[in-house]
Order: sequence, then C-alpha cells, then structure tokens
Amino acid sequence: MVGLYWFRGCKGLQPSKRDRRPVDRSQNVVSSNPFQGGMASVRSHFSFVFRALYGFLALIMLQTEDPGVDHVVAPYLPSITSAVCTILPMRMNRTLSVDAEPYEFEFEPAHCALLIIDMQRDFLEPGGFGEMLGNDVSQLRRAIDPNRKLLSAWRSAGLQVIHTREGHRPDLSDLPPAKKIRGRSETSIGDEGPMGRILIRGEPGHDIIRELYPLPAEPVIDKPGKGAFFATDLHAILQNRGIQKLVVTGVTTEVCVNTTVREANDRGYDCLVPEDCVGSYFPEFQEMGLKMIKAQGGIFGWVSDSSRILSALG
Ligand code: TIU
Repeated sequence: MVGLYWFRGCKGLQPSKRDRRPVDRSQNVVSSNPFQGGMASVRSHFSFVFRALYGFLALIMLQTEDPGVDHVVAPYLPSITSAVCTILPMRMNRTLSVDAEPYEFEFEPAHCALLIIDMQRDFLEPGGFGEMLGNDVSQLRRAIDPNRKLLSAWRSAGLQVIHTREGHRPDLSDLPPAKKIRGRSETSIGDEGPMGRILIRGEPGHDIIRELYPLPAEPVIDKPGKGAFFATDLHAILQNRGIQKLVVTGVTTEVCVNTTVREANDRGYDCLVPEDCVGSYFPEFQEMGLKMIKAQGGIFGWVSDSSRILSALG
C-alpha cells in the first residue's frame, strides 16, 4: 500500500483531464493521443517520459506490495505505452547538426554509427608493434580520451557502435605476400612480437585497448587491409542496420582512417571525422590527412571535433 500511496501522491503522476479520457478498448488505444501530429511541445514530451518512468516504478511497487490494486494503474497504461513508443523513435529520428568543416554535418541518430578504427594494443601501447617500428605512440594515445568520452556519450544515447581491428588469420592465408615483406623489416606480420604474434587475430597485441573495449552487442570487424570495407562484411552490416552516415575515429589518420573514409564515400556514406579522435605517428600527416578529407567542399567528408559532436548530442 505504500506504493499506492506514493503513486497517488506523486504530483508528476496526477492524470490531467486529457489523460482521463476514456480508453477505447476495442482499438486498444487511448482515444486521444497527446502526440498526434507531432505538435506537442518538447516540455510536454519530457513530462510524459517522466510520468511513464514513474508509472513503471509504481507498477512494480504495486505488484510487489499489493497485487490486488492493478485497476488503479490500468488507466495509466495506455498513456505510458504511448509516451514511450512515441518518444523513443522521435528522439532517434530527429535531425542533429554538428558544427563542422566545410559546413555543418547533419544526421539522424538512428541512421548514424560510430565507427572506431583499429584502436589496438599493437598500434597504441608502449612495447607494441607500432613502437617496435620506431614510432612515437604518444601521438596516437592523445586520441584515447576524446574517443572514450565520445563512445560513452554515443552509447548513452543508444546509438550504434562498430569497431574494427587490422589483422590476419593465424595461418597467414589472408596475408598478401607483398604486405608480409613490405618494409624489409627483420620482424614482420605473423612473427613473434612483444605482445604475441604481430597483427594476428587472437593475439594480445591484436586486441582493442582496454579504454575502448567493445560491448558484447557492438560488432567488431576483423579486416585484413587498411580499409574497413575491403574483404569484410561491414557494408552489409551497415545496410542491414539502416546506417547512412558514419562518425569515423581511430588510427592512423592517413592510413586506415583515410582509406576507410574514402571507401565509405564511394559506397554512398557521409563521414564525419572528429580531429581529436584520430591520430597519426606523424604530425604533418595528421594535419594533411584531415585537410584531404574536408577539401574541395568535403570531397571525402566532414571534419569536426568530439566536443562539437557532444554538444549536438545534447
Ligand atoms: N590501422 C592502421 O592505420 N594501420 C597501419 O598500419 N597504420 C600505419 O600508419 N602504419
């Protein structure tokens, strides 16, 4: 009964006159939908969301404490269901605008994915393959924190995230001989490195860094090339999920990020690259890699930064 008392006394749950309109049970809908026509104010949407949440809580309390009073909740259920079912799609289908170059990048959250390229231990961690080749990994590690914040906001908003990893099968059957010998390095892909066999799937160095580790529901694309579309099912996954636009982050700016953005562009995707979320071992390539994307009216895509994307997400 405490739940019932709380439910009745909660100001946010007091039904308005409109909510008390009779329920048309033959059609299983409230006879007047307050969101009909999409003309209700933003404030009324939020009011309904909060009332819906309180309603669910109250329902749980009522069921655990006094199962005999369901009829008290029943009149609210159509409003609760209507609010939740209306507002979630509305939020996912609204158009957001990110301040970017060469001009604003617009996207509907439901149709835009965050694509994080190759944030792997071998490229970013001290002692990995990247550092073994003489590269300064601190140039890449600067992108970790901005990526972490963007990923957190993206997940909180319920938007889609996809990760990629560059690497090969343990038997090297998908490693082109030209890639194996390129660089004339003493140690190359498939050899034993500081974090297991270099760029081989399943080895510690091939894994994604702890800070950006994928959630179980987030697809991880294992790619044998620099571009994320080559010899992978990325395009099919994006098509199946209705994705038209990508926010592309990761490493390195001029190699795998640029190649992927170009591949995506040719397949009809709009790409936004936040400059603080991508990294290159070479500062001049970082600068030019971004300039090449946004030049000529956005020949390959748009460039912005994580704070401007976070502002757009609200
Ligand atoms: N992910 C990626 O960019 N792979 C590379 O090999 N990058 C270099 O910059 N070498």
